[in-house]
Amino acid sequence: MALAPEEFLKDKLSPDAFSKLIRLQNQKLLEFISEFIKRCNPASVFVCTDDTEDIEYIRKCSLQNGEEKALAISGHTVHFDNYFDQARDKNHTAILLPDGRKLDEKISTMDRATGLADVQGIMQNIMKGKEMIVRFFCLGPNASPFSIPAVQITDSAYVAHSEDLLYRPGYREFLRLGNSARFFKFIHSQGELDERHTCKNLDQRRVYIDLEEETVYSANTQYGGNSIGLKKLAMRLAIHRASKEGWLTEHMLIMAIHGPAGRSTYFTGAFPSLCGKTSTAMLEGETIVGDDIAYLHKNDGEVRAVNVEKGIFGIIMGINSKDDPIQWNALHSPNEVIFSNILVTSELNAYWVGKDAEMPQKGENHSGEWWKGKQDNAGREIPASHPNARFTISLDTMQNLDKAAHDPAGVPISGIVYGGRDADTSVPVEEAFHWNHGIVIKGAALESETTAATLGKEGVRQFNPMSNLDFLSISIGNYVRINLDFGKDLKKFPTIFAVNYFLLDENGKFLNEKNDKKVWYRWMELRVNGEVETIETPTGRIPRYEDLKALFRSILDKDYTQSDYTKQFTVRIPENLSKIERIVDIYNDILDTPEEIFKELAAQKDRLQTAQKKYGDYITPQQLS
Ligand code: SPV
Ligand code: MN
Repeated sequence: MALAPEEFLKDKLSPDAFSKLIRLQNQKLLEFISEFIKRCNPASVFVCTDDTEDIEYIRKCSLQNGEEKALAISGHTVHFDNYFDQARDKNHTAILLPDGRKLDEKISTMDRATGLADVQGIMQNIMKGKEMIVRFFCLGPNASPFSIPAVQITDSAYVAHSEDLLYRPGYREFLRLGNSARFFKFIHSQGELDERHTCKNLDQRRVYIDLEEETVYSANTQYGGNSIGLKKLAMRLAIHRASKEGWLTEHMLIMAIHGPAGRSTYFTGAFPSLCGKTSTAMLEGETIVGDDIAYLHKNDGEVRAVNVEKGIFGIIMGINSKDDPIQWNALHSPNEVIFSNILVTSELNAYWVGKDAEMPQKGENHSGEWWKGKQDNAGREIPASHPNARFTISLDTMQNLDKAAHDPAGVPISGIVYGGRDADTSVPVEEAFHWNHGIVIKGAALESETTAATLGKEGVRQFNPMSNLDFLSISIGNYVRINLDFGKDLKKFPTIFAVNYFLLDENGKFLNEKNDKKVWYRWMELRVNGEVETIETPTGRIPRYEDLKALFRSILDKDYTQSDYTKQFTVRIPENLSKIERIVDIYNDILDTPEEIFKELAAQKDRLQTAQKKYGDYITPQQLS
């Protein structure tokens, strides 16, 4: 007869590891851990509590086993993922659903029994000869009604180390909750490694999300977006759980914009990966709550949000001393930083594309030994750093951390911003007419060009509702319906906005500079507080020239010309109408599209066509004011 989990663990673990687990008094947890010890067959098991010496042990392991290397600045390390493991692998990520159930064709699903057999087979003995690490975290602030406890099993010290910087500790959370903890479970193995300590068996790379057991399996990958359970893997579980409980899990930053007279106004912002989310959350002069994932609850008719994380796994490309002073300083100070897939020089300094420093001629990067001009097998030049190269830091040491960042009650949200990578359609900043207009036209109709954050072709315009498509574990129709319903019994509506940092002129030149977004956010802050008027266009409400001119002067000390304003804020009717056609086609193919979506799209089309008859294809703000 098989041993009970407790007996099995007592036999298998060191007395220290065993007592750490038993103290938590959680039967389900013991079952989960023993199941995967049996399956993965590690040589030893390390149970990590919230104590400093345990965390220090993980740090040490990631250096000793070669997953990370120390750099010149104290606390800085570098990790490399395999050359072909540099981003989220959508093709091998699937939501497991029982009995042949499917979601929309844009969401990758797989029969649950088939998926489990596949990944459990792959994980058989996968940790042979290795140490298994068991870690506990809390998704959201500690002791908060928002938060979800989680357990991570991994054989990668790099993953466990990254999570330490990114998530709040959870061992005490499990202790507090005992058997009542409703926790998420993550099981990861990097599998066999090559001589560079990167994954060898990429053909067996899998990320499978089992909603029924709230468990995610990740195998034969190291890239954070595939391996760090608490990040996008937990997000998929949380979207599913939230959909049953009437709250929202969103791909959103949370930040305070600081208005006149010391006023702080909190915003969330949803952007697809590599579209300026972290740099927005890190805007100089403002304070950050989070840069990637938010849980939103309704409390007394008001929207409140928490950052699920407490650190940043941010894109490093383009970070420079002038535009990004906060990140620049963090990346040059002796704090704990894990760089991934950057270029490391022989002096153990970090370099990345877009850094305002002299580019080294050689070094080590994601392709191994690198020199300027090195080409890949297809004859393409390999850049010094991968476009999806990242840095991992904790927010706790950062001066721009908002004072309410760890508040268990969350922060009150006054504005919600949606933005994508859009070359030709939307104006730089615009307010929605009302909740449903915002949710549908700014959120559910969002399109963005694909980027290096996922494997595959870049620059392809893609439908990406609420910037959350990659992480949906429920149908698109249901997801949008839940967002619409979220507005139903609100007493205080957050205002919904759309921004577009990527608008081009007729010569393909960006119409805005990177830091112009400072102005858009300060304008939104004034708007939410009723301090500026707008001009009504067929697609929403846009700023007046005078208000922007004053803000450009006071914030950026920049002369903002009428002609810049006109180019940026001209309503592009043909482009907007084509977008509506594309989006209507998509929602026509979705079985459970809420009626409100078609209603808002039809109303927007009608406004655009009426304006087109009156003014022609391109309408300047002056014509409408
Ligand atoms: C994103 O791609 O949206 C990220 C990084 O935030 S990842 O962990 O890959 O999802
Ligand atoms: Mn993200």
